[in-house]
Amino acid sequence: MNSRAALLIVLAAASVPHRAIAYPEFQAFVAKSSGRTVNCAMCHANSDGPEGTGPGQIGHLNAAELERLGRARSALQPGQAVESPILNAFGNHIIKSIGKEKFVELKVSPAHLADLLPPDSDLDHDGIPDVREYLDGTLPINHNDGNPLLLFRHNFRTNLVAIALTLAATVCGVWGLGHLLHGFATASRIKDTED
Ligand SMILES: [Ca+2]
Repeated sequence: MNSRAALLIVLAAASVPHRAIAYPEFQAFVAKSSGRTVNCAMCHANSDGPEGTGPGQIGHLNAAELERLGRARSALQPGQAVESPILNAFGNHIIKSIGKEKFVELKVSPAHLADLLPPDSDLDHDGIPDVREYLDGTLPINHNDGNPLLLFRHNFRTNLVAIALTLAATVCGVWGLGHLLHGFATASRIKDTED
């Protein structure tokens, strides 16, 4: 396929009527499995989803963004460097990892998405893999959102040196203050004896 043909395919995909292709099956699965309220922000740029005229929604896209949208919709196979403007980093990560074709197939078994994504990927670097956040119904691109126990464990490990130094400084401070007060008391007793 020459570059002109490829460009025509991209433009054709971008010129499809601006009907959002939503996949509520995934949202419904995560909400049910996690027991949490899950909105479109897990995968989309706009928490209200792709339809509309707000930032990150189809009616708000300029020509260059529409072209990127067309490329993303044409990325049927994994490994393509797509950057859909209506998806967030996790949404684009899904398409890059498994391709659009496999993603659409998973509509009937959205739980299997977690089996196909890279197990060690942690887009927000909060110590909780994206796949775990998907199953937990937390946001894989928000390092403040995650299982509280896992977040605490990660933050404790990350800040262990600072915690140890603070604890040591506190102990030394208390120890030093104790000796200082003891010294004052001793000096006072000596003075009382001399008087
Ligand atoms: Ca994470």
